[in-house]
Amino acid sequence: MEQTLVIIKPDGVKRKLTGRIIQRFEDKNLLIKEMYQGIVTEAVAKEHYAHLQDKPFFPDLIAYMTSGPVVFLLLEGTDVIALVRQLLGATNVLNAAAGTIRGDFASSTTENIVHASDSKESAEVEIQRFFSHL
Ligand code: YYY
Ligand code: MG
Repeated sequence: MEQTLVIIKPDGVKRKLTGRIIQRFEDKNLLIKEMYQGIVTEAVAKEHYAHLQDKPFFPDLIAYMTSGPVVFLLLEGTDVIALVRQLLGATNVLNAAAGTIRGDFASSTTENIVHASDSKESAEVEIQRFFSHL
């Protein structure tokens, strides 16, 4: 059994897509174990994306992630990490297929609606980062 961390990013919440995004996970019969709305502080955003700190888009990414409320979800199930990544679609907006969350709702690679853990290792760290209070 696996767990993964999903963040509905600020544009997803602002655009009132929260319900439709959660619907995708429910349609796929994934189990939502925990969920809450909150904010990502600048310090936590920088930690979360530390592996990208040398990229030219890093300042825009941090500004975006801290620009408004987000929704955190903890999903659980067999192969849930890979299943959720499939539902998200590709990182590059031009490669995000229609039918995926990014493919259907995002027109920018930076403002791309959703985050999800990409491996067991990152899921463990990210769940600890955002769900350690539960
Ligand atoms: O895991 P995922 O979100 O699909 O992509 P990452 O490579 O981890 O990058 C994190 C985040 O950075 C991405 O969701 C948008 C942003 N980003 C960007 O703005 N421009 C890029 N060329 C690559 C990533
Ligand atoms: Mg990533």
